[in-house]
Amino acid sequence: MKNCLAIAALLISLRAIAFGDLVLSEILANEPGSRVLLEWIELYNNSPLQIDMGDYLLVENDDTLTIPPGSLIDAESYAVICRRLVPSDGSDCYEYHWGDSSGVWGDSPLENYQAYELGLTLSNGSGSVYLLTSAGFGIDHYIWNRSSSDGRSVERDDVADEMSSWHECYATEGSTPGKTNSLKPNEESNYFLEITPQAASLSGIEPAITISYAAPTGTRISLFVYDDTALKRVTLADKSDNPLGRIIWNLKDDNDHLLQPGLYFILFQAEDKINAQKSIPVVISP
Ligand SMILES: [Ca+2]
Ligand SMILES: [Ca+2]
Repeated sequence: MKNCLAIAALLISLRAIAFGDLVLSEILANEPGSRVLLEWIELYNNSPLQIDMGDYLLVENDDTLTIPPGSLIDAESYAVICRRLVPSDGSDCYEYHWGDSSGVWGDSPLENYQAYELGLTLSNGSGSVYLLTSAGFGIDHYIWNRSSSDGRSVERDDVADEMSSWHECYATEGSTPGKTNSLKPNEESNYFLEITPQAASLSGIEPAITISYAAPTGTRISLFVYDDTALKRVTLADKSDNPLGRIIWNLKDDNDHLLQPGLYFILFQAEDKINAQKSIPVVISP
C-alpha cells in the first residue's frame, strides 16, 4: 500500500510537469559587458487566449517570485519579464537597451510587446528557472550550469514542443526579446538523444536507464542528473570528446548510492561544434 501511495505521488509529480499554454522561451542571464539590471526572461503564450501571468509563479534558484496580477500576455505572443524596465533615477534599464531609449515603455515600434518588471537576479554561471501555476504545479523549467557568451541569451528551439532543446542565441544582436527565437544556421547542428526508460523502478533487477547520443565530430558532450531542487546529483559525462555514446546509468549518485525515488532531470549538453542543451525528466519509483 505504501508503495502504491509513493507511485501515485510520483505520477502526480510527473503530471505536474505537463507542458502548459505559457512556456519559458528565452533567458538572458549574462548581461552585455559589465552592465547590471539587464537580466530578463521571455515567455510565450501558445494558447488562442490572452493569459494573466499573475496566475503563475517563477521560482528562480531558491526565490519564489510572484508575478503581479494584470501582467498580461497576448494570445500566441511573447512577453518579457525584466529586472529593470524603465530608468529609475537615471539607472540603466531594459528600455534603454532593447527599446528606443525614450525612458517610457510602449511608445515605439521596437516596443510592440508586453514587458514587465520583477526582482530577478539570474546568476551567469549556473541557475534555474521554474514556471509554476499559482497552485504550485511546475509546467516548465530551464537549468544552466555554465555561462553563455557575453550578452548572449539562451533560447528554446521550439516554443510549441515540450521536449524542445535550448541553444545559445544565433542572432548577431545576441538575443531576440519579444520576437521569434533565432533558428539553427545549418543542419550540422542536429544531434540524436534517446533516454529509455523515462520511468524506472528500484525494485527491478539491476535497475538502469540507458542514454544514447550522437553529435557531429568535434562536439563535446556533458550529461548530468539533477534532482527536482536543481541540485546536481550525478555526472555521467563531463565535456567528453567522444560525440557518440551509450551510457547505462545504474540510478546511483556520484557517491555510489542509489538515488531515492523521485523526479529527476537528465541534462544533455553539446558544446563546441554545436551548442545545444536539453533537459529530460525521469521518474525513479520504489
Ligand atoms: Ca520607449
Ligand atoms: Ca525570443
